[in-house]
Amino acid sequence: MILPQLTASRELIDLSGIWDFRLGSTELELDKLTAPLADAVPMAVPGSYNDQYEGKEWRDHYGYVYYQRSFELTPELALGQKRLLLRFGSATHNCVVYLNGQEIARHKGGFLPFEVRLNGVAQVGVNTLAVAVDNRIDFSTLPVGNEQGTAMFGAELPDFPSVTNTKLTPRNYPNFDFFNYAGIHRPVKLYTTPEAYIADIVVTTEQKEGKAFVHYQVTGAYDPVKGSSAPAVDCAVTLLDAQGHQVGAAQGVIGTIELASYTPWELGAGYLYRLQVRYGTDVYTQTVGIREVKVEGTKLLLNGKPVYLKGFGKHEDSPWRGKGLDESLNVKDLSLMRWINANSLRTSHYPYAEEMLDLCDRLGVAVIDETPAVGLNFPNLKDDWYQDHCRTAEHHREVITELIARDKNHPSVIMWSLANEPDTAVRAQSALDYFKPLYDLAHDLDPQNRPVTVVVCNNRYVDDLVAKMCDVICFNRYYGWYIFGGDLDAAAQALRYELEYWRAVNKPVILTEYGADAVPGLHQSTAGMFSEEYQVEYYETMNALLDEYPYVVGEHPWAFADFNTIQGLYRVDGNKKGLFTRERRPKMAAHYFKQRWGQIPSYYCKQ
Ligand code: GCB
Repeated sequence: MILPQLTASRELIDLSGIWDFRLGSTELELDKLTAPLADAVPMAVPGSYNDQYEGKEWRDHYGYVYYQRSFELTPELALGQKRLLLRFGSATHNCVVYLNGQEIARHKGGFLPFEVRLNGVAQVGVNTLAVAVDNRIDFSTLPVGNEQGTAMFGAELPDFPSVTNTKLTPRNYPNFDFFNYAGIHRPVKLYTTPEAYIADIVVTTEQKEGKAFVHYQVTGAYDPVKGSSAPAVDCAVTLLDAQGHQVGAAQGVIGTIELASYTPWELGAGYLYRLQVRYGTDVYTQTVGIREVKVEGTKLLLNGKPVYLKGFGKHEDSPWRGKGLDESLNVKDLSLMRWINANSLRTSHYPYAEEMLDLCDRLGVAVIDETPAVGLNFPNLKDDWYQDHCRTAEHHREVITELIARDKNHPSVIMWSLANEPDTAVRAQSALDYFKPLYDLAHDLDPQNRPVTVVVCNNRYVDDLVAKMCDVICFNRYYGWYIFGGDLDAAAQALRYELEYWRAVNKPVILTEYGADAVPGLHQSTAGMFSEEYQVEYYETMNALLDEYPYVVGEHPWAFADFNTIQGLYRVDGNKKGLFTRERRPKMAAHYFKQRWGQIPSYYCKQ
């Protein structure tokens, strides 16, 4: 799937703005999709709905909500000879779409795009678009929600009819540590293409003997609007450098452009070429970064050079907007990443907006691209989660497929992460049986064959088989916080032990999360937990160890910025492990990392 573009052959109309909105219930109410929404309130799209209004009914809503807006179409758009499409960047989590009283689409999964053709349904003049979005999560969704029941807590509760769970008001119980924001989170766009159109473009690059080779494959499709027969279509491509000069050209839907000299895509220097594709009358421009990612022994190589990843796990999260796309926030976050001398991020714990990946391409930021598979871990479950409860496998395949289809061409994407912290140690074989086919699927689907990982965090890490199967060992660890909280000596020993353990696996290792909450402005002369000083001492202690191990090829402190979570004893107004506050002000630890990372080069740092 390619991102809609305004080109000489394609119109593009952004439907972002204020839509009509109403909260619903757990039943899909068709009249809210087929008739004007009564008592609607204004709601900004893109944006999460939860924090745009005050009150628990907004914040803690469970079930459907309804969005509506109208738009007018010219006769050319509604009845012309071009395909007319409606595309959602994302709607979280499940959604049903109606146009002019007719169902036109359904989509499962809150962090990936979907689109539908409107020809035959759209009309000249006013059209009414209505969208039902459901925020419910359970054992079949990604991310995973707890299905509330006594067994979940490892305790058999006595059956008092007045207090059993069946009497509780249904609500979401996220099995993950971020607020379950919902709504239309990314732009909704109308766009057109000719009937014979570019459906997909795949680009791979190679570097050999001082030359670069840009291989491309265009998938053309014919989708007649008015029943005409398929025209003969030819395909031609030209490659432009960053200054807009043509550096190569080719004919046909599959081909290679050879460059005798070229500029590779590097960390901190995201040099981009543009492949201009013409297929019949359709034109589209695909950006291309020439770079190669490879694992060799314990090294992660970018363009043949060993890299050291300095960066973050983060979230799409900010006040008011929740998880709604905010391009100025994305620019700011990447500007702060440059300020702090970072070179990479992980899209913890779901695919981020395509707009963010475009920025990472451009700024030379490496991305570990993660699926929304978070919460596949139930420490208190007595039985085998994968065998007995998990209903996610099929959806997991879907999200991996959709993610790679969406992000395959981004040079910034250097690795796929299939999941965050699934329980892969307690029932190790069962977890391996679950993950191995997904690992193979990701490799099969990716034309660039990037490394594939599963980010793990198991106390019994020696039992884990999934991490060892992966191309890169990515693990999260909170010694000094959840384990040995306040005791950095013990924490350091525990981390050393674990780092030693991974040595024998002989693969690159990235510490994809480690951190300590710090309440901004809480200072102590003798550092204790939750103070800014403790956060700094924690990182000084852990980083000293990371520096000792040559096979540790990356450090991603958790997290980039403070973020909102479900309420709980461990969370005072959200998770405070950010190096920046939720408003993006630096804590002491941000200054510490700026200094540290200023001295660690992106390449050859452990040579
Ligand atoms: C983790 C999770 C992350 C949490 C973090 C924490 O291991 O991957 O989602 O936010 O710990 O702060 O507890």
